[in-house]
Amino acid sequence: MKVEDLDTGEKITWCPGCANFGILMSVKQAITNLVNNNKLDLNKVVGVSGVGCHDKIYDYLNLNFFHTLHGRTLPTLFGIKIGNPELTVIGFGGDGATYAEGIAHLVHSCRYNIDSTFIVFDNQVFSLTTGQATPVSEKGLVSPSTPLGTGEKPVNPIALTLNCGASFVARGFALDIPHLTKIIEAAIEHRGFSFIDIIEPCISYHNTTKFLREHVYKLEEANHNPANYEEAMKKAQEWDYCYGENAKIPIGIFYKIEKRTYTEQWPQIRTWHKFERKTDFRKIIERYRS
Ligand SMILES: Cc1ncc(C[n+]2csc(CCOP(=O)(O)OP(=O)(O)O)c2C)c(N)n1
Ligand code: SF4
Repeated sequence: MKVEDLDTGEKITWCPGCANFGILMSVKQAITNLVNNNKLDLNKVVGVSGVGCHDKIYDYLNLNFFHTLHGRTLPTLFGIKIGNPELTVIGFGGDGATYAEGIAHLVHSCRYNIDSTFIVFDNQVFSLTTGQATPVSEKGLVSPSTPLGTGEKPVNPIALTLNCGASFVARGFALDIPHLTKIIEAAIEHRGFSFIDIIEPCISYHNTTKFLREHVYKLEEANHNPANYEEAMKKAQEWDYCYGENAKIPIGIFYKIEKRTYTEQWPQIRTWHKFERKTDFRKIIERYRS
């Protein structure tokens, strides 16, 4: 299989130079590598995305895809996975969708350890609606919704998901495609809930390109042990999602452990998709009519 086999031929409408192109390429490369190494059956992969600039990925990736509501990628993904646990489900969300509208879903997906991968396009603003502040915007960000600057400390998605029990927690950088590809491959291979917060600039409304490039460093080059929860939490707190000149931004896999998944916990879920279910909707409608 070639990377181009995942193209749909649709015209890409992201701004020229948008960092989402880096994420799209990394996802395509990771899936291609896994398929070519017989680790993934493309016919059993389902993508899910919500609403935002990022969500257009469903138009650009030649996969089975479900396009859902803003902030509701995770409950949709969860429904697909428990409906048929044999599927590999990959969800995509924006930072606004995930850490504002959809934050409760993120908390519980980590707790349940639903075997799936969830990829967040984290540009620290609501881009599609022209750059309003999200819960991960840096303190003081002046935006159309915060003309006097945000007053709150940003949510730290890495610390949050670690705290909520995610079994795979990583941060990627959209402009480092080879490194991000490796993270996405490991996330899809992982059995359990794999969470990746991908930091990226939005070149139109939050252009942090220079800062991010200068401040990221790789966890694997710092001898980080991803099996150690305390170490992962310490690394998570190294960056507060703000733009201080001494910021150090670790990227890579913070935490990865094996633990029972939601599907494994409930035996009936493992088999119910195999039962033949025939529903005659006309009969149901007639019942309610009478
Ligand atoms: C429940 C709900 N709230 C708000 C909106 C309006 N809305 C649509 S896209 C969007 C911004 C999306 O931002 P983000 O999730 O960060 O994704 P990005 O555009 O940055 O990729 C908003 C606020 C909506 N469609 N549904
Ligand atoms: S507004 Fe930002 S996130 Fe949206 S397409 Fe343009 S650069 Fe990309």
